[in-house]
Amino acid sequence: MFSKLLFAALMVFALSSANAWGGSLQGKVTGVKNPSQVVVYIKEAQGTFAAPTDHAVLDQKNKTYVPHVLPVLAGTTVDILNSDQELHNVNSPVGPTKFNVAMPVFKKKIEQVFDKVGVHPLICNVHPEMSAFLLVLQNPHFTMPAADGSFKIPSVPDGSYTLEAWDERKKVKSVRVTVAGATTADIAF
Ligand SMILES: [Cu+2]
Repeated sequence: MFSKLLFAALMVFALSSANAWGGSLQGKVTGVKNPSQVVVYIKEAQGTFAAPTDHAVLDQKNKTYVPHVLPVLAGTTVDILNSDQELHNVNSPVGPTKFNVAMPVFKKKIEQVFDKVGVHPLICNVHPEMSAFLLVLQNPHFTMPAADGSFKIPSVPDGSYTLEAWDERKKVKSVRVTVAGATTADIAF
């Protein structure tokens, strides 16, 4: 009984989502040193997008922010962890959401909501070598490429968009794309 209900629910979901999420976007990012640290995203999509209930995680481990680049949908709560046995100081001095929190050894986790779109460079005032970039995005159509630069954003409604790629060193590259079914768009920095 339960499995039948589940199957029916999945079918309804699959059918209803087939139209709204018709297309996909794939391509290759070139001209950057480390393609796997690039974020590829649709700058603005129509609609409102509920923040995920699942938290994203940014760890501090061996005096390193892990991951170094973290893209999230606007409204996401990020659990910032301290897995080290020493003091860190998480500081977001210039992004749209600013904060500055000391995390002594006993403070293992803080929760920070990121509800403003934009790039947040994070530093640690105790360890100048530590850096991370938290990208808050307007919609869920984003991804990070594989090591060879190839990327795929699986579910994109058909339409015209600005597709952007962000790189730590080269900043932002924009291209206009029209998604109609499976669409290919490359981004050359
Ligand atoms: Cu630190």
